[in-house]
Amino acid sequence: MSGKFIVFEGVEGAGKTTQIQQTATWLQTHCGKDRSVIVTREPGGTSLGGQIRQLLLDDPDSLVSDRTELLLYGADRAQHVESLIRPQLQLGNIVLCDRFTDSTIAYQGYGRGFDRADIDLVNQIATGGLQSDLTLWLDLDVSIGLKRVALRGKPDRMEQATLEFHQRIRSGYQELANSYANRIVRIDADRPTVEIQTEIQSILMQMKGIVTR
Ligand code: Z5A
Repeated sequence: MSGKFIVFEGVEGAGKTTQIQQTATWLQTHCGKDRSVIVTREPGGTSLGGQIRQLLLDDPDSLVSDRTELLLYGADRAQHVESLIRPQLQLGNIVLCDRFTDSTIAYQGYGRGFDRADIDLVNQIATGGLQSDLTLWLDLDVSIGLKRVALRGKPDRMEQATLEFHQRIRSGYQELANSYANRIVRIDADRPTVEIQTEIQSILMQMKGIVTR
């Protein structure tokens, strides 16, 4: 597979969407004319995934059980990898993805308490072993992130979870970053947007096969 797969991770309101858009705009003029930059997200990166996203996040009566939730994130990912991510990488394109397998480890593992072996199995089935070339972890104090997203209005089902739940997720990301230091890079997200974007661009410039000069 000749493309590059770059994932953005972090707690709610860490600035993933903001940074992914700015990164895509910058990369489009720096990655060479024969390649495209694809921006996508989980859950909901495909049309079937959009329906799964609604089941997962627009659930006012909390009907989705924890096991169902884990499998729905896995189903969304399976469809996403097979119908979008892998074909785009095979074309040599750069795929920027808002959340991927580490979100399941952080949220369903550290957050909900599922065994790591079960999560790894779901991720393996969903991805067929595909991993990111680089994961940019935007690290932010959860209360700052939740304050940012509260300004958007009504919280979704995951945002309504307790502060402690979100803190476990942040610790999960920290442990993942410690364990996979060659793949996951921590970025301090409690800074102005432009500073964060400058750091991301500098990391990507040092990465092989991303930026053409
Ligand atoms: N989930 C899961 O449990 N398991 C899984 O396997 C997967 C996902 C894949 C998806 O929600 C939910 O699914 C998520 C995890 C769970 N849980 N929740 N809730 P989503 O896609 O709707 O939301 P999100 O991924 O959490 O993103 P977000 O809340 O939209 O945040 P963000 O994309 O990181 O941030 P943003 O939209 O760029 O910025 C948020 C606000 O902050 C906005 O007003 C910005 O203008 C502002 N902002 C951004 N950067 C800054 C800086 N640097 N300073 C100040 N203000 C800023």
